Amino acid sequence: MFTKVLIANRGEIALRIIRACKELGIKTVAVYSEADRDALHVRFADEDVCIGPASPTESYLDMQRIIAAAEVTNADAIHPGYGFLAENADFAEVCESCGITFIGPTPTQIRQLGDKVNAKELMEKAGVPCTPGSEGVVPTFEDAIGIAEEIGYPVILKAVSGGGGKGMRVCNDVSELERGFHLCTTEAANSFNNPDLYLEKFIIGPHHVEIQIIGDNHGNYFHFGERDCSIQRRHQKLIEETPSPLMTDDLRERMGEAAIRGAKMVGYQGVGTIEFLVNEKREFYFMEMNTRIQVEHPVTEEAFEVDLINDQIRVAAGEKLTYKQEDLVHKWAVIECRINAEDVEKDFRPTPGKLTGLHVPGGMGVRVDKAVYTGYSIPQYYDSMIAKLIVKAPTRELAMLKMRNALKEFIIEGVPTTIPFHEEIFEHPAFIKGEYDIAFVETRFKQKDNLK
Ligand code: MV4
Repeated sequence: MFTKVLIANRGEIALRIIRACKELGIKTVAVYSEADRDALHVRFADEDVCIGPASPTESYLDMQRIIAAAEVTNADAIHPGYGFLAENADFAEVCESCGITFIGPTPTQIRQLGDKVNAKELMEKAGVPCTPGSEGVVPTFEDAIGIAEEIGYPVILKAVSGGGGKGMRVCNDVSELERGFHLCTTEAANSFNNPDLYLEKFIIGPHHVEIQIIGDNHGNYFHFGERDCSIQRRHQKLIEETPSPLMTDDLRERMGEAAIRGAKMVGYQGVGTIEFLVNEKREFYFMEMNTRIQVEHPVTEEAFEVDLINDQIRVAAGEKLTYKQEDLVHKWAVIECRINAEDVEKDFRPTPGKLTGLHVPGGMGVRVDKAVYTGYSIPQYYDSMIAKLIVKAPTRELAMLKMRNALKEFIIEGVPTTIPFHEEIFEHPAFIKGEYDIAFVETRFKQKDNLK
C-alpha cells in the first residue's frame, strides 16, 4: 500500500480522497493555489504545498509544479480526483516516469478512450451496442452526406477529440449537414487541436445512463449498476439518480455486462464509467467512457454500500478485488443534487462570494459532500459546485420526499445557489413520475428564463 498520497485537486473531492486515505492509514499531501489558502483540504491533509497563483493553468493544471510538490514531500502516488489533470494521459505518463503511481488507468488506456472514434471501435469489437454511423472519421462533407443518406436524418456530427458536449452539431437535412460540417470542423480544430469529425444517427429523447465499473490488475472486473444523469443543462449535470426510472433488472444486467466487456477490451485498471444513451424501447447505445472517478460516484456508493475511492486506491496499489458480482446488489434508491453557487434567475451565472450563513441538512439517509464552511469565500476561479446533497431511501418516492425535506433544511446565506431550482424540479409532475429525458431541463422544465 502507498505510504503517502498527493491529492492534485481541491474542494469536496479533495476532502473525500483525504478521508479515504486516512481510513487506509495513508499520509496525505494537499496542494493548493493562492486562492485556496483557507480551503479545508489544506487544513485536513497531513502536509500542504502551495503550487502557485489562483489561475488553474498556473496551479492545479500545472504538471511540473504538482510533480515537484510530490517529489519534495516524497509522495509515492498522486490522486487526480475529477477535472483538472484526471484524464490527461501525458500527466499520467509523467507521473510514471518519475516513479510516482498515478491513481487511475494507464496513459495508453486514457489515450485510447479519449479518442472517441477509437473508443467506439474498441467497444464495437467488444460487442457493446453502438449508435449506427460512420466507420471512423468522416473525411469530407460529401462523405458525410452519403452516410447520412444511408442511416437517415437526423444525424449528429461529433468531434473525435470532443467530449462533454463540445464540438457537436445536430443536422436535420442536407443543408444543415453542409453548414454543420464546416462549423463543427472549425470548432473542433480550435477547441481540441483536431478537426476530425465522425457522424452518428441522432437518438431522439433518450436518457443518459452510465454504468460504474472497476477493474483490478489481476483481471477482475465488476459493475455497480447505473446512474441516470439526464437532468442536466448545457452538459452540466444537475441531478443524478439510481435506479434509473427506466431500469429493469434485466436491462441492468445487460448494460452491466456490456460495460464489463468494454472495460476488458482495453484491460482497464481502476474505476471508470461507461456512458450510454437509452431510448424508450430500452435500447442502449455506447456514448463514451470516462477514465476517472466522477462527481456523482456517491450515488453508487450509497446504493450499493461500497467505498469506491477506497477501492480505487487499493487497486492502484495492486490489490486484488474480492467482490463477487452476485454480491453487488442494488439496495437503495439514491438521488444526488448538485448545489452550485449560481443564480438560477440569471441564466445560472456563477455567484462567487462570502458564505455568511450555513445550515447543512442531516438525519438518516442524508449525506452532504462539501468543502465549504460559514465564513468561507467561494473563489471565482474554479467550478461553482459547492456541495452535493445525496439522499437514500427504500423507494424513489421516499427518496424524493427526503430530498424535498433536506433541500428545505439546507440554508446557504451570502450567495445565491441552485437550491431553489432543485426545489422546483422535485415538485414537477413529470419529474415525479420519472418521465424525463436529456432535454427535460432545457425544453420541458418551464422557467421564466426559458420562456423568453
Ligand atoms: C448523442 C446524442 C444523441 N444521439 N449521440 C452529448 C455529450 C456527448 N457525450 C454526447 N452527447 C450526445 N450524443 C447520438 N447519437 C445526444 C447527446 C446529448 C446529450 C447526451 C447526454 C446528456 C445530455 C445531452 C445533451 C445534448 C445532447
